[in-house]
Amino acid sequence: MGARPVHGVPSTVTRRTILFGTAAATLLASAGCVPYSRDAINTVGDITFNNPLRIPALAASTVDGDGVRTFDLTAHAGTTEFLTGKQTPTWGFNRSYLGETLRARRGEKVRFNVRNELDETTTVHWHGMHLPAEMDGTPHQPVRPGGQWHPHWTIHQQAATLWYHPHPHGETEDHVNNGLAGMFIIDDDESDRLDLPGRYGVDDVPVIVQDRSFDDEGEFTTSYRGINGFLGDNLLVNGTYAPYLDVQTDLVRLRILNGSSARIYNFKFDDGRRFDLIGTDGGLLDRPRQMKNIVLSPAERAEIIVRMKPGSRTTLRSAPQELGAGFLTTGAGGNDRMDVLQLRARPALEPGGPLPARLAAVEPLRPDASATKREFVLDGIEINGKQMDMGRIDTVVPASNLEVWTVRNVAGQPHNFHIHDVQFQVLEVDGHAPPPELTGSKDTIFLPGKSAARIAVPFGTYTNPRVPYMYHCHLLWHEDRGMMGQFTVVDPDQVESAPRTLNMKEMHSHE
Ligand SMILES: [Cu+2]
Repeated sequence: MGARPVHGVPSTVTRRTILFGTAAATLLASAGCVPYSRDAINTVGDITFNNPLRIPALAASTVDGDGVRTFDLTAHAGTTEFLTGKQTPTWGFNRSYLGETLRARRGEKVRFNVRNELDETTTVHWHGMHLPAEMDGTPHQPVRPGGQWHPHWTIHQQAATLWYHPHPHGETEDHVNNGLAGMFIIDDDESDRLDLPGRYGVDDVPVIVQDRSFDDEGEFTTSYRGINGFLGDNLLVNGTYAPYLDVQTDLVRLRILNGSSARIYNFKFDDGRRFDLIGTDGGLLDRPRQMKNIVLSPAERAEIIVRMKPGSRTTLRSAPQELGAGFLTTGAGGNDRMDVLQLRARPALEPGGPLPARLAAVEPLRPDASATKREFVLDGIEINGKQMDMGRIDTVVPASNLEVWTVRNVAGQPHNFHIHDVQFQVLEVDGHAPPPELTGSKDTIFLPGKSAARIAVPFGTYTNPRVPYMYHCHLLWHEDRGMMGQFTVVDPDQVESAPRTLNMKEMHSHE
């Protein structure tokens, strides 16, 4: 698909390199980071919002006689015009940048013809999906250049906003930053019955937020790396620079995905208005929650409902936030102030009803005292003192086990924690009941410096002692450098005998 011309220029941001004091420099050096910082970024007032928000097309699919819904998904390189008159080399799935939106229903069998037309090996991971490990698209399911992969599974989870992206070990940040990421929307009967805005691209709108930097030729540059990895000085929404959304209804549903590699957003509206949070990573909440802001770390999602008055405008913005002591906040972009997306209401709007008082019937997970407990300590770029080893199984989980995991970030800097295959529920954050945004299904949890969460993790029935899933920090630079571990799900009577190491030569010999 050809890139549409866009108008507008990126804000110029002055960069200043400052060397930190010895303690900070040592700490950062130990994490393999370059100890430098720059002035806070402030794009507020610089963005002219003169580009209509691009809406990724819904991917075509076919349903065969057995009810299998099949999608073609091709990763390829192209160019995209983000800035007027400049062609940026990009990657995408079925398009030049990002991916088409996949959509399927609970109970449906899905199948993908994944083709890799890139010059390097990639993978496609279905983030947030409950599925067999061999379909998960981890580094253990590489798709070579020119190669194909045909994963398939049955969707067994509630309506949700999931996403898909590559997961090649050590290269994920690069592949995602080049543009390989897309939304995967699941529908179900329960969500269909609710009176919620649901016209894709009209009043039910994907909002994939990514930070990027451009050089003078308009090419992406990732030269600035803070303690969390690459931080860009411009924002793109669905690959649109300086975007506005033409709002036609008085209720608009935004499916916000933090598709950035390291940036943690504190989303709010410029006029301080309240919005209703209706869903998180794994689907709809039990009821709408009124909020004035929501923090999303990389890979987290939020579905929100915004109420608009005819002819009005409001701007979604990312506001400053405390992300650690002094230089840790600066180095993680916590002082940055960035405009994201302007909502522009038409002079006359189609009226929407009141929001349903109840949303999804989310069964609370209540592990009893005998539940298996595990602890995961995040520090530096290690989990439990280890870095990723593709030949090592760190954790073996019995199938159908409801476990209690404590995830502890003992570092001063922020991390987050993503678990493949499951949607978990948060029991406690630092000893307290979870805030509204953590009351639903989650697959990724933000862990600010010196914080801990206790989560209830329901493992399913897909077993394979030789193909692991992953848990990891979803700040992609941390992940790429090894902040990741592997777990298998096995029959309960095979926990002791299941392998703790993998013969990588054997596993990947057929490729
Ligand atoms: Cu991290």
